[in-house]
Amino acid sequence: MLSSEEEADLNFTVNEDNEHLNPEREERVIRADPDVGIESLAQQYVNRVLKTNCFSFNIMLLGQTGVGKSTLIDSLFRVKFNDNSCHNHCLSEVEVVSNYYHLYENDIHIELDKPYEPIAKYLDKQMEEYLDEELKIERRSEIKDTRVHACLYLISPVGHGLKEIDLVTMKELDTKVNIIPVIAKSDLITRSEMIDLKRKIMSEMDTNSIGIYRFPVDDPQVAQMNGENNSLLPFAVVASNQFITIGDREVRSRQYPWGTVEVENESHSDLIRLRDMLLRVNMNDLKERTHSQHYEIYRSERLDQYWKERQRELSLNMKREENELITRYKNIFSAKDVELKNMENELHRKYEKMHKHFIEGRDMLEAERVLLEEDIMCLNRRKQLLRDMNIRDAREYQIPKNPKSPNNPKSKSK
Ligand SMILES: Nc1nc2c(ncn2[C@@H]2O[C@H](COP(=O)(O)OP(=O)(O)OP(=O)(O)O)[C@@H](O)[C@H]2O)c(=O)[nH]1
Ligand SMILES: [Mg+2]
Repeated sequence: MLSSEEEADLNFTVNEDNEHLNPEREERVIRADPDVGIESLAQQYVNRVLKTNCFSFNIMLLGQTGVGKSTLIDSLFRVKFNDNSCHNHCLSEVEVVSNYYHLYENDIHIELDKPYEPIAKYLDKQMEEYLDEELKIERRSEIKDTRVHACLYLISPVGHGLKEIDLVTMKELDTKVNIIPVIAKSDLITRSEMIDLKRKIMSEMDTNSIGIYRFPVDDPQVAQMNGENNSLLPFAVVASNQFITIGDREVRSRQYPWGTVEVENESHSDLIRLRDMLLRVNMNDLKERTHSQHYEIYRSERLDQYWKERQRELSLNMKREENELITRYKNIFSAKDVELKNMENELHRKYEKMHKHFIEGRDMLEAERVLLEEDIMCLNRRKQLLRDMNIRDAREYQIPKNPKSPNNPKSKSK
């Protein structure tokens, strides 16, 4: 779309069909309808939401039993939800916040030490379902969002500010959900008591670093309104399911002997402000904050936890495989060990046998040698004897020497 200055520069003339004619450039410029462009986005979004039925805005109401949760939700939505609660708290359901009632009221009796645990579990479960859906390989185009976008924490007007259980519960939940503190049944205290109570509650939450939801002031269109409402926190509401007729109107109210409290009268109750802030001005911010802040924390913690679990699983697997390998090789080594031992024994046995043969052979040879030596000695003795006998015989019979014998000296001289 062109601005008016640009239109003037181009020296347009506009014909009946809303066409801008520029005689110099011979161009036709079509002027857009006012609802074309970014302005139409909101309607497109609404149409899509209506078509896909995917819009959800989930509110949780927390507070001690009988503090006025059911009456407040009825007053907030100007309806009468089916409250099946039986007041011993074995079962209670309200359509909009059925899960919460179910969780809180069923478990409060057994979890008195940590009353926030079932609530935290419930909140985490909704986040987990969303994360599951997001991590699917084939994701649906619209994920069913059951995450809690706003938690109205109802505080009793009687007592001296926040109870320990309130502080512990809020502290535990403030990273999981947008907490909006609300003083319930504010008609039970005077205006000055209420001012003191609000101040006390805020200071106790500050001291305990409880992060409640603050209405955003960065959008100039709502900055002032949200700023004012931030300074009114916690909202002090009156709720009722009774009606009186004022003029031609049916008005939700609480009637007392001394007068009537109108639930939707801004000078009697902050209910209208709460409804406006929650369901009109900041609904989108609550949804966005849930997604970008609380869900993001949950998501990164879960992914971190997932990777740690995977790492632990992997290292356990590696350790197991390593142990299996060690055992396998140990078995192989010990089998080889036995085999080698057997071979060694066999060699040793063979060696022993050969050694024995060798020793026996050697002994036999030795014995033979001794015998042979004895034979030699015997022969030598006989030889000597014979020689001795020859010499004696020769002397006795004087055998003449052979004159032709070479040994005869006479024959040589010739
Ligand atoms: N004075 C006063 N009484 C209220 C207000 N809201 C509710 N009550 C009364 O408080 C009582 C309990 O209200 P519920 O709305 O049932 O409280 P609840 O927190 O839903 O109670 P459980 O579901 O039993 O835990 C009823 O008698 C209501 O009429 C209020 O703003 N002012
Ligand atoms: Mg109830």
